[in-house]
Amino acid sequence: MAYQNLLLEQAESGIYVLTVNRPQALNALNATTLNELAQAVAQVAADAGARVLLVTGAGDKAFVAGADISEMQQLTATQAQAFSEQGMQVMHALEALPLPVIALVQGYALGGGCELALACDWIIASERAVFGQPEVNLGIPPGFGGTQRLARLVGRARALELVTTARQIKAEEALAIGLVIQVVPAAQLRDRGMAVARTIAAKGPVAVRLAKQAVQRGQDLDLANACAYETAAFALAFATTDQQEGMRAFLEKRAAKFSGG
Ligand code: DAK
Repeated sequence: MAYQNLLLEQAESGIYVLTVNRPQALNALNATTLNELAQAVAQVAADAGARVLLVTGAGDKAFVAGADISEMQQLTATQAQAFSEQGMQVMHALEALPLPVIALVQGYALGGGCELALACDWIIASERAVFGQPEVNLGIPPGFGGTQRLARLVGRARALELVTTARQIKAEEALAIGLVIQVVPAAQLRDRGMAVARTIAAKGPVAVRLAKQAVQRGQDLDLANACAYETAAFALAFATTDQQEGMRAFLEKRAAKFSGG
């Protein structure tokens, strides 16, 4: 499918790269881009062979510099609600993909851009990455889940400090507070993302999916119920050919060939 503001490529078998492609506006998210993001996520979700999704921005200046301010400026409250809901749905859909989703952040990830990265499972940043929730500069609070996902990831106090001051932080500080899990030289960002994606793509797909779902669902449950969820996921894996193949391969001292069944 051809998109106006996105590039969606299958870089290698099972490894998709989704690039927000409006570099002239620092990849800002307008309504068209949000619509296309929803379609692209659905396209990946529909491919049973999809194993990993890498999300990035075009150019070296920005991942995504936020929601499109020129488009937002004229919104009525009702339109703002629709815009926020549209953005929220995209973030939820991305989060719910049954495969790891990794944000590769070069340059600015501000406002809706930071929220897009937060909706991914984890973030790898280039040394030049800059993160922030500058919405209060514009007289609005974050609207695509930033108040919630940021607080869950870095803690309430750090999230509140960032959201209420609009302070922008560089990659090194983002690493220190746990917003990103790794910082790499800018020129190595895509290679690093591809290397991680290849590692994951070689594992048992059902196991990867069950693990992602257990971590995600478990975070909203108390420990006993979360562990019960894990038990169910663990047991389910024993109904798969991947479990038989994985264990047989270990005992036969060879690499496993997973089919995803
Ligand atoms: N929207 C639209 N255009 C943008 C943009 C944005 N967010 N960010 C940059 N651009 C455009 C600039 O206008 C400029 O366009 P031209 O003038 O060349 O036509 C071009 O990209 C290059 O930007 P600059 O010339 O400004 O580049 P600099 O290197 O000087 O500065 C910057 C880079 C990232 C520091 C600066 O562009 C900047 O501060 N950008 C805005 C960052 C920002 O405030 N982002 C947060 C947006 S608020 C809601 C749901 C969600 C949201 C809100 C409400 N609902 C409840 C309805 C989300 C809100 C946000 O994300």
